[in-house]
Amino acid sequence: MSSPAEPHAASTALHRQPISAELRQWIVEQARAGIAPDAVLHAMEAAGWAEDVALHAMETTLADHLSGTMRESDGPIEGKAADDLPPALLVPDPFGIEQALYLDAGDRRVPVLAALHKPRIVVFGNFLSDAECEALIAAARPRLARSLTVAVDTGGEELNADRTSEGMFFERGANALIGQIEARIATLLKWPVENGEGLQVLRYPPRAEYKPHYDYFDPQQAGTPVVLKRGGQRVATLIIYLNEPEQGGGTVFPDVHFEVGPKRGNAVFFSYDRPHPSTQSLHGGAPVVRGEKWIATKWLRERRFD
Ligand code: PD2
Ligand code: ZN
Repeated sequence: MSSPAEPHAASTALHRQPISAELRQWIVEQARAGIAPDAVLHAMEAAGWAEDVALHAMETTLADHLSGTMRESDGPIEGKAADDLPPALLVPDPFGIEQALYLDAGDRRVPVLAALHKPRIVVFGNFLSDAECEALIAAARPRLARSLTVAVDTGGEELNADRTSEGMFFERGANALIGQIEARIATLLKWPVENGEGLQVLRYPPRAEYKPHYDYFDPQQAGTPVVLKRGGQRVATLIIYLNEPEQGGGTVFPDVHFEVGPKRGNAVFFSYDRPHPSTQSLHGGAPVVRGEKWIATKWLRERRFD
């Protein structure tokens, strides 16, 4: 669930509190996503709304919505009923405070360089130091092999022409550096270390790319139930840039025409609350034009990934 907007200073006075279009839209989105009213109320309280104000806002917004009196500005009416979609899952959300300039990652403060709400994409600066990036590359380099992806019919692994990089996985907690990075990710994203897959390091030589795809496991594919037994669905991804290619190699989000430049030490986070294209989480690694590109990817699961 994303976070609701924070109240303005005067918001605790119920009779004076206008319910902003932004808050109304957020409340309707939570209801459409099938999130329980209690969880919605808790999120509003955590964002600073008084309980009675939050309850009033929810009741009036949903009553208006159900009686069809909401205007178009209250949010897009999707063509497809929410009932046809897979149920919404809880996703990591780095923001305790919306519009924060810096977020706490435990052993460092991480600047928020850009944030998009739908789809949820957040770009962080200074997530790893130069020395940490270099140490990760040095530890991964001797263990690189042509990247595999999950085979959709069996749940095993296979070579994929859409992914022309080389990569390797570090087991969770493989060494002190990996453990420290994993703890940093867990604090920043407020998601348990145990729900993370092992950190993957990828190297893209010139012309290599990762064609646009979704990171969740497609429920229509025969191999998916096998994959989901261990940790459930993927619900979010953090891509960390370990070096800077001379040209190309951005991470692209074609549905929203957004591209993140691969700047060393920076990271891009995105979440997807259901395994469905309506999340607009389609993304790819654009071809590297000159130089090479190194990244580390952390995929976050619904549950413990043991
Ligand atoms: O290297 C990238 O930018 C990229 C793009 C899309 C990485 C991944 N997906 C991934 O590791 O899932
Ligand atoms: Zn991906």
